[in-house]
Amino acid sequence: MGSHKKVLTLFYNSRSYFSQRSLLTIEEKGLDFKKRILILHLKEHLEPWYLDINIKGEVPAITHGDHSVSDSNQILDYLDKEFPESPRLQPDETTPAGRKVKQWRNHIEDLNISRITFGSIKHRNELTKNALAPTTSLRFVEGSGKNPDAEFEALMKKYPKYKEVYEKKIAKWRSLRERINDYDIVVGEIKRLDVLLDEIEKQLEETKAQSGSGEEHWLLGHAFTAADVYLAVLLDRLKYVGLLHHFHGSKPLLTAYYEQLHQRETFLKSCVNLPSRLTSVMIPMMISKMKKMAPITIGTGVVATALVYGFFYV
Ligand SMILES: N[C@@H](CCC(=O)N[C@@H](CS)C(=O)NCC(=O)O)C(=O)O
Repeated sequence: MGSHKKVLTLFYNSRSYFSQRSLLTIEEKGLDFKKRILILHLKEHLEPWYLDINIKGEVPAITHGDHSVSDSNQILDYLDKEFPESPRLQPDETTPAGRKVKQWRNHIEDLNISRITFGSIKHRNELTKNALAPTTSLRFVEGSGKNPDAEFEALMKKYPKYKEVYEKKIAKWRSLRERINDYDIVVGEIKRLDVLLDEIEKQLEETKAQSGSGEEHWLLGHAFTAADVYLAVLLDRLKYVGLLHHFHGSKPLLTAYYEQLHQRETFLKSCVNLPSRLTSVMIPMMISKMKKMAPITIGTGVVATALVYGFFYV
């Protein structure tokens, strides 16, 4: 079957950094696809059916016909190969232009975005301005009860086949918890971010000199490449966690780049115009919880609500 006849499905969460990368990739390539939201708070990404698609239990992942691909980097490369006629985001890596795009992708990938995100939320007062991220996001790292590992331990009992996956999650979040509790580590990571932003500003100066002023240009020239996909999502994350002041206003070319991104529909669809918390989290969460309830419980709930409503109405 040709690439175009196979159904492409993206498994993602609209607030996830790496999911946004894949969403922007698909939008930039103009592909037809289906979306499947996973509620990370409900640990839907750790249910067996999803682990059979991505054994790491992370979003994003795609399925394309019978084939599945996880990891935002691999998803981009896969889609570029499968759909070469739609705008190519990663030019051939044997060419200087292709190597440059790849270098910038690696460079941006080197940042520890989890430490930056959760560290900024944890030390919000000291480090951020106008943050949008709710402090409840810290529940991911800290858990919601006394035992931060409780939900993983429950999953381990329920699905012993995937014990190893859940053990890895416990270790991952424990390590992140320790790192973000250490203020100096978080500040160190943000300093690495500052160095990267300086380098990006220099690259934009170079690109501007080569492209001629007045014309629209992106990080490496007139084309919007994979490097821009990575950079766009990073800048949007800085806005979300309240670190925009690390470049906005102080780095003129990056500020202009950020403003220019807001004219780009694909970016608005994948990043900024995040659905409200009600439609992106609350409603899918309620539907998902209801699906898990026995039909009799739902039926009883509906009848009880109708009776109470009827009583007060009368
Ligand atoms: N290298 C992966 C990283 C994916 C990743 O870390 N995803 C996060 C969301 S942004 C996730 O699924 N976290 C939930 C978890 O690890 O339990 C990629 O590029 O896709």
